[in-house]
Amino acid sequence: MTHALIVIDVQNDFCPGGALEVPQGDEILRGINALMPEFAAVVLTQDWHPAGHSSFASSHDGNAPYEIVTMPYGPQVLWPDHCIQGSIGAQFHPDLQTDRADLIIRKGYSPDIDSYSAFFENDHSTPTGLEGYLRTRGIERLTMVGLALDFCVNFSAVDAAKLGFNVDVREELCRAIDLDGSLAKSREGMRAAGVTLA
Ligand code: VGL
Ligand code: ZN
Repeated sequence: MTHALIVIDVQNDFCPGGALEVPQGDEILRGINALMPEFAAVVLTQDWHPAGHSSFASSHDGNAPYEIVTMPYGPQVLWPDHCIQGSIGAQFHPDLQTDRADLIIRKGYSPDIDSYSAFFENDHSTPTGLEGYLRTRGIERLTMVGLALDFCVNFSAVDAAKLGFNVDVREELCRAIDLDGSLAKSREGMRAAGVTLA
């Protein structure tokens, strides 16, 4: 079974000092780099928002970061401005080994909808194209690592499992935001979807 490593959003803005820092987000870099040679394919994802994106609190009058609003596609956490297309914050952490990547897939580029998952936007139906890429390469098994465990890793892993991929998440190579119990909830959701937490 062809096995791919999917590295989720290891970008400056999600690391210490970034606009939406995930505590200890930079501690996973060496371990992720070390894992890459073990896989037949390596895919990196990159959160990639236009300025003024609808997931930014600054785009909503009277809302602060981390508040939840209702969007046409469902509830949406509002974030500080982060991973703006072309910015330093959107670049991969300089210590991430990017040369081994076969594919870099960007997400969150549609102005009116967020995309936590590497497979679908937050409406759970608009595809990014990653499923087709993996299937046409004969990849059936995925190991996921990166940031943040309770948001983009979680949504990507659950979607992948629902699509029929065999998915494991290496938790020691992830770090979480943990907003109001989101970490515990994401672990439950991943397990329920058939994701292996290793
Ligand atoms: C993420 C919040 C907003 C993530 C991306 O990579 O987990 N979280 N955008
Ligand atoms: Zn984002």
